[in-house]
Amino acid sequence: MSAHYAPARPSSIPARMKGLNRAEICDRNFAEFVAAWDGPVYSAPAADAAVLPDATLNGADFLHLFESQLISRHLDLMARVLRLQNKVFYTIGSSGHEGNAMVARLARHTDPAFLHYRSGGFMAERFRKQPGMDPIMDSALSFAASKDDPISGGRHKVWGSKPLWVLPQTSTIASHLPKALGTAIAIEQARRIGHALPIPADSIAICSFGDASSNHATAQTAFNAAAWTAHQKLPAPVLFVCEDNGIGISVKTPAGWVAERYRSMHGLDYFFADGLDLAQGYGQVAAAVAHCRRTRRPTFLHLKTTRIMGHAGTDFEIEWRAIEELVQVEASDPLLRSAEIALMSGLMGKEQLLGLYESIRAKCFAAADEADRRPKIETLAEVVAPLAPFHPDIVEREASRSDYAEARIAAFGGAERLPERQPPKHLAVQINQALHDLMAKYPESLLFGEDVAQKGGVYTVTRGLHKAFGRARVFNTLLDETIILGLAQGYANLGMIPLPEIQYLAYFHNACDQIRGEACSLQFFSNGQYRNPMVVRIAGLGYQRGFGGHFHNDNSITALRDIPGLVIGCPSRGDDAATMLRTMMALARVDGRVCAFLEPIATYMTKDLHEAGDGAWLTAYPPPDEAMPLGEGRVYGSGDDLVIYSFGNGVPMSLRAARQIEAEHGWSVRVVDLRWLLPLNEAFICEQAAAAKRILVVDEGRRSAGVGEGILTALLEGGLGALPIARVVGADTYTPLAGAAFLVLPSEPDIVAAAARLA
Ligand SMILES: Cc1ncc(C[n+]2csc(CCOP(=O)(O)OP(=O)(O)O)c2C)c(N)n1
Ligand SMILES: [Mg+2]
Repeated sequence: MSAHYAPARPSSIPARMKGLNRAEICDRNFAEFVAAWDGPVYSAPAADAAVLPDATLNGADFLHLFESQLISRHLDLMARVLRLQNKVFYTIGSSGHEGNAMVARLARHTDPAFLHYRSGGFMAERFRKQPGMDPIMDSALSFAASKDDPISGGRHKVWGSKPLWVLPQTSTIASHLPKALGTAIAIEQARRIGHALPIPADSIAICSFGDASSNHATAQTAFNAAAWTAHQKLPAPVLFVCEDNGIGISVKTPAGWVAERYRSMHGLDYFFADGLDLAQGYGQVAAAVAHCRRTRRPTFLHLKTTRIMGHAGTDFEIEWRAIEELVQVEASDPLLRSAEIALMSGLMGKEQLLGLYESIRAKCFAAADEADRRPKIETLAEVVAPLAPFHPDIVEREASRSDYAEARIAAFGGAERLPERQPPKHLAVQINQALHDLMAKYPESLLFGEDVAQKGGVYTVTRGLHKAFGRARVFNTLLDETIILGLAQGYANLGMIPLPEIQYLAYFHNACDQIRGEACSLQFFSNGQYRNPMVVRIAGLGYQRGFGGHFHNDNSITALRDIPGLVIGCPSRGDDAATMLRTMMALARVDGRVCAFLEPIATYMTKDLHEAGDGAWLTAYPPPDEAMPLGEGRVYGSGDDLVIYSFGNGVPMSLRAARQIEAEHGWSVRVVDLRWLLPLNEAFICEQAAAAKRILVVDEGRRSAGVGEGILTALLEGGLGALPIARVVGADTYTPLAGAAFLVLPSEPDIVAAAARLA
């Protein structure tokens, strides 16, 4: 690091340096540093010669990088000023981190990037990779939350670009590491499944994050899974870039922690680079990028940075940090070192340098003013437009497309073994057949999870798929739901259709953010430009006999129910499962949707409905040209004396109870299986109750925040609130082991009793 801008000693800090506005001080520091500089000057190097005698960086590369650094810095400074005028709505900046521009320069614009919010230098530099793009204006539009923001359409200030392969990320710390790893693995797996990638085959995935973020469970799980993959000699070309500024908001990272923690982690190759000094750092970054690309191994680049101007515009560091320390940090500003390189190398004179500095400032302010004049989002319809795209006709056509006869004959092992030619079967078998069918139909689909391959899942639902489609398409993952869903996003990012399995609903919750915060938000924050379609199969719900306890009988789908854009379906019988799965795959393919397919475990093997041996819950396999429109329920009977709404395990229970109710009261009862739980088809719910005399909701979930509440609300808002209505619903409790489980769940006698109360 330069000795020319030595930190002021505490006693010599002039009063003006103690100002509250550190952005202003950092800005002034730059001009003063340049003005005061009087070091040796070499003769300006040729463009392709080293910028300084011992550097690997040449003059041309330096000038580009320096300009990217300045763009990043002036966007920060502009944001601090214009935030106060309400022209900009985001002030977390990249100041002190501008050296990350080196990573962008040394990678390609087709290497998918998942960026830290301080990777502004990276972003500015990546803009150079495609002609005609404008880093300043594009960023200014995002800062201003303008509808014209090319990446998010004014929904958030994010780093992102469709042509530059920068996928916008949320602010949830470390949540992007699993999908970055997933994308890296997907790059390699594409070849093995014959999928044509939209990017070169030797691409790498790049993921930046902070030093404090590296401690997060979601980061740790990504490092672990990357190492686990590499340990098996499987490729995972992910470049983890830890932008280490030594602090997270106000909590310091213990000195040496990042280096000591990752320097010798098995399965992760560690590189250090000085991100404060382009001349030093460039060769170090180059080594890491080249290593990752060549070896296809997970690579950890420890990039030394600093954080100047506080965590955000609202962080007045001077109020909680010693001034001496602040001044010291500000003295390590990487732009001072870049200015020094520019001057010392002879590439720039002082005036030229300050002229460049001011001209970029002017451009940033001009762009921000222009962005401020551009339109904002003004209606709710505009806000939600990219959230849940749905083209019903195209989806229906795709779901019932059956032009893959040969592939399915091969998958089922001969025309005579096609499932529609077999006798009726129970739910587990029909899901299994539907999965065979869909994997034959979509060669770009992959099925993975815990125990799904050779064993065929804990309930044999995936049996035979591994054999039929091979280990590149059907495989066991490590035991980690966060990674399962991160992998899914990675495959989806590159055009494949993942079918991840979550073994039990109770174990979805620890990875919920990967769907709630990440997968379902991608279309929203990219204004529909990026999508990560998937069909997540989740086995769950209660009523299992002999295999009890809460964790295998979790009956709460509330955590899924309010996720914007998510589709949830829950079949109660085999034929519905097949046609529903086809529609979900079509929703994924056509509209990029994230779908959750909730499998009621207790009904997997159910064969009979009313009497032992009646086989009434076995169903014929629907031929491949049949599909179930999104939102369409199934109605049993047409009675209006009592209309029962249910789903999942509740459907066969309600059908049995209905018989008894009809006998007891002489009523004609209708049972409505909603099948689709999100979005709830409110119009359909009301339609079914149009002539109803009484209504009963049978919801096997919990009383609070469950589907039942949604049904009641739909009825109430549909003007049907005056009808006698009752609800039979699970208790707000965890499910106990053994027979006591049935005390907390709705039962057939409960349904019959509720009907009697309505009589
Ligand atoms: C999961 C989560 N927890 C907490 C936060 C709030 N938060 C935002 S930034 C931050 C500190 C991050 O520090 P570091 O990773 O070192 O990045 P830096 O800001 O220093 O670049 C915290 C705690 C968050 N965004 N996400
Ligand atoms: Mg930090």
